[in-house]
Amino acid sequence: MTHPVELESHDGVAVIRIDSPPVNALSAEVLVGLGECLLAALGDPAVAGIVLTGNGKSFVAGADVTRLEKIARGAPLDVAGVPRLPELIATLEGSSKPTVAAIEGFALGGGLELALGCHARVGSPLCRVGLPELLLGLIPGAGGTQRLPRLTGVRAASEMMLSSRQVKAEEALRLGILDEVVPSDELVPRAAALTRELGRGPRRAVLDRTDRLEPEAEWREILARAGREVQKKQRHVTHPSACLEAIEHGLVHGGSAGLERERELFLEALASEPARALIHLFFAERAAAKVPGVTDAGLSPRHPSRVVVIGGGTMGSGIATALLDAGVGVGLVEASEALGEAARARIRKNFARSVEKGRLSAGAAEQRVAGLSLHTELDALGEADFVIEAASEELGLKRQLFAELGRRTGPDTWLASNTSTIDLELLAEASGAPERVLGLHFFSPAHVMKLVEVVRTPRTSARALSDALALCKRMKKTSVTVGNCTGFLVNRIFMPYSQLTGLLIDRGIDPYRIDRALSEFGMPMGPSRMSDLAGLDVGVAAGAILDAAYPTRAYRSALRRLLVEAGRLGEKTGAGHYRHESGRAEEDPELAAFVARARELAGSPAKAALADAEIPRILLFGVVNEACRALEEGIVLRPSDIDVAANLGMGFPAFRGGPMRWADGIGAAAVHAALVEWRDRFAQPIFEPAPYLAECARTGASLLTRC
Ligand code: 3H9
Repeated sequence: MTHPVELESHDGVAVIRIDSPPVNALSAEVLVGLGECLLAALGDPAVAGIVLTGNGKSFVAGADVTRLEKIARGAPLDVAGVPRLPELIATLEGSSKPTVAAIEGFALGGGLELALGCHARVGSPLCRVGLPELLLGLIPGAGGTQRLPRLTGVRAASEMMLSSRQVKAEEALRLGILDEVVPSDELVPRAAALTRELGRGPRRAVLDRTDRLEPEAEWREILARAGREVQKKQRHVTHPSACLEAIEHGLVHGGSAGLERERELFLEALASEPARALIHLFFAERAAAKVPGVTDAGLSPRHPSRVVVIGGGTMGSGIATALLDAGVGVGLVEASEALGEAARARIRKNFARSVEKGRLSAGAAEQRVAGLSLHTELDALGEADFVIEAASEELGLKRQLFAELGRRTGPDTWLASNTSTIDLELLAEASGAPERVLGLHFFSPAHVMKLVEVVRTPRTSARALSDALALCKRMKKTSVTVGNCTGFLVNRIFMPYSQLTGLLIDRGIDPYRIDRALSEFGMPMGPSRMSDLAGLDVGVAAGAILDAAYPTRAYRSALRRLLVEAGRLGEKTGAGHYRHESGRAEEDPELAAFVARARELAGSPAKAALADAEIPRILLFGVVNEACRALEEGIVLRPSDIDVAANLGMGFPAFRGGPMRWADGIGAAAVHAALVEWRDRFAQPIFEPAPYLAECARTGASLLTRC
């Protein structure tokens, strides 16, 4: 193996190059190599300046998260002989020889912090910089909270840290993070030249700068406002507030004191449960992209230049938006020109929202819409690599479509359905080309939600699946590969969530209390509020399909059906469980009559007495239990895939790591015992523990490793 850090000297400039695939993370070997090369360059009288660079793909993607995970689980912080990152940064910053970072690819987290320790930064046009530590439940721990505000001002720096977003070269230049942007092939020569220019003039460490900071009253107001926002939107976790505290500490007490406080707060965050959960999800998302027999089969995925989308309703338009946004041309097929134009208007509106939010320029939005062509016949199919069907959920219509698609497309065109309720095998059979058929189940709104369930039947070919995974990645979606069953993974495992909500309501628990308990747990909203958002009619129809598929464990309260019969379909009709006329969800005293009637229809069972904390457990142990069934049936590959899907598809709180990790923290035996107790207390088979769960409970195995 080559050394992960190399040192070359040319004309008095030392170039330290980090080359540690896949992303140049700061592993122990890289830190040791960096330390040694820095020492050599500083000690060499022939070296007048130092350039720090990466391997072309990445500058440095940050601290080694694998190592952070171990520390979070109790491994010692320091390893003998391995320098700490903050010390290396201090050496760069305090160096008598000018230091310049030449950034190509990603400079994230500790990578950007390393670059901020240099006296200047040059980037290539495609570089990306950012401090995404908060996504991992951490705060920047090697000076990011101190140096970034001193380069960009507090407003931009705090926004970058709180959003964890990656900033492109042009913006990084405007913000002052980069001093210059030059083409890739000029990057290192220009950085070397800059060390010589810096060598002639005065140099100031970023930590000592104050010229970009806002006046005190202004930065105080910025931090106070950000603090209020964080309290409101991320009230279950403390690390975002800790990040703001570190920034403020440095502004009040100076950069060096700020570094010390940052370190303390970083270590506190690293030892916290949310960090362990978020790091679990980081690796879980990456594991989900790997499908044995497909992604390790040596296939080189095709990158489609054109995809045909059939159906331009809300889902079809959202899918088309996501494709166009990824630079993939879309042929959209609708039944009439008018419907096609309506779809184009929806797609335009989707992009307009991105323009409003400042994510896209108006010109770029128009350019993306220009990649769309409208068709009323399947004549658009000719050159498509992929067809994604998003027509209405009618089996007859879809079967007919797939039969035609099978006939009219060649052996290299993959045929995907966005169905959420129809058995994919039936469509595969109708197509006459089952090896080309798979499901791409997007979540609504499809251009916003990150999750795609990639559904395969036993006959879907590895090539089709491999190309589908690559297409999802290109759309910046996270894919979870699942087998074919009613509800696929997410809708199936959350089936008990809605059923058990009904059970508790029938047992006298107030629906609004259930909603509050689930919000308190960290779900984005409670089950009744969510049902109002999705549409009660949609929920009732989907529920009926799921109940029919899994009759041995179906429980259905009459409440939602009664509300639908009264025309209360949720937000879209102004009332459901809540009233929505004011634009806000307001509790409605009229709901009580519907609840009373539902209880009567359930046989007026005895009211249950439950503590608030028990409510989320009942609903979500139900989810875990069904997830265990999906695992043992092979519908999903790994427990961590369930965590990814539940987080991205249903908003299961990331700071708890997903239902499987959360339940594992409680322990399989305790989950099993609770289900048995509720089964007996409520006399409902819905609580019957899945064999996989029972086995883990019996053997003491972790729910995260398949037993
Ligand atoms: C930090 O820096 C703390 C400091 O402030 C303080 C320190 C004292 N470490 O995502 P991909 C692996 S916190 C270890 O599919 P892409 C990843 O697991 C860190 N491994 O590629 C995967 O492995 P595998 C702050 C890492 O091209 C492979 O690389 N930094 C790391 O889609 C490919 O990853 C971050 O949070 C890492 N840091 O995206 C950045 N990063 O193939 C985290 C990646 O075995 N990384 N791996 O599954 C990313 O956001 C993306 O990986 C990146 C590339 C955008 C760089």
